[in-house]
Amino acid sequence: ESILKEASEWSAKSAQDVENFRLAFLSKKGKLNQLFDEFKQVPNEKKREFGQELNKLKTQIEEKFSSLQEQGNESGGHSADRPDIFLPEVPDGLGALHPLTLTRRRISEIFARMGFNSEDGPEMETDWYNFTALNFPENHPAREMQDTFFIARGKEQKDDTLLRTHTSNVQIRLMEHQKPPLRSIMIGRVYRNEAISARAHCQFHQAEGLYVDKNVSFRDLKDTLLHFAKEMFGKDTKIRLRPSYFPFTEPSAEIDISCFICKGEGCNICKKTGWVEIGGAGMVDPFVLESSGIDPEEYTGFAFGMGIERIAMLKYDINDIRLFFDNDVRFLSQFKGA
Ligand code: FA5
Repeated sequence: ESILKEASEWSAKSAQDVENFRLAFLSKKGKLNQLFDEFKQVPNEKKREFGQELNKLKTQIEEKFSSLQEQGNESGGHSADRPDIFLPEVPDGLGALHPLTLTRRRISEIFARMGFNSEDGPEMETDWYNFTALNFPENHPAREMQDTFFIARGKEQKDDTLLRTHTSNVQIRLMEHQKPPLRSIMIGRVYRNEAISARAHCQFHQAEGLYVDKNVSFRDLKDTLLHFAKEMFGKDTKIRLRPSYFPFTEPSAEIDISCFICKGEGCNICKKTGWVEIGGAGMVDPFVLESSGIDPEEYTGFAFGMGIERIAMLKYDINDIRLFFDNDVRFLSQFKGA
């Protein structure tokens, strides 16, 4: 009874008062719990009566507590130094940036520091920008290097509409409208009619680079790619350019980076070779410069196109490209703070 009396005399002017009440009566070391401890010593024949009293008291104290809470809320008001400690917890629903977004941003950042500005182009494209202007001759088998999703037939092949198969279409659009010196990075989504597997998808992203100016050389291309690889994957990263073929560059190369996951020891990612392909590159073919209105006698240029999923898979040690597009929060939430 004395406890009940004591409790009933409390009033709350602030959240702190309410908390003090809780500490005094309801916490682990509070008065109510002390009584429950004494309960153990009560002789068996009195346990029933004592227990009932105790439970009644508990309910009364809890009722008093809720009314104090209301009082405290009304009189106190809340501010930064006096927060409402009784508000329900706000769940931590903050999302994470998608690993492809993180990778895209990092790529733009690295090239921005080398003086490359960012450009954008359409995903739905005509045959002209995706193929013909890039020196893929009409009806030539080279077009089959990239299986294409067609949208509509045009009058002539160059007027067909399609989903772009690479970001190289933006090169042509840029050179049409801007005169050298040109130094741009173009990042975006591309589509290919390919079977989906752990390593390949029918939609993925590329980062295209284009540099056109007087006296741009293959050596500039190599230095730029090496610098990028070191910034992206660490200063010990090496690059290797393997001779290859693209209709719009001459000479052309595949870009490999040294596999920093196994450091050349041989792992599944690099298929035990110590090298992984991340993209293609080369010196812009004079035909392409010319068909975009740039004089190839005066200017030269290099271009490259890299797979962003490939880069993100290496960077974050992801073994299946499909994970990027499943939207599974268990996967995505691992990139919080990355
Ligand atoms: C091209 O797309 C050329 N446009 C690159 C280029 C640009 C060369 C400028 C010269 C000058 P390729 O088809 O090899 O090239 O693709 C480039 C990269 O895209 C590949 O190295 C790979 O990283 C990525 N890639 C290609 N196909 C897929 C796919 N199905 N899924 C995921 N990534 C892919």
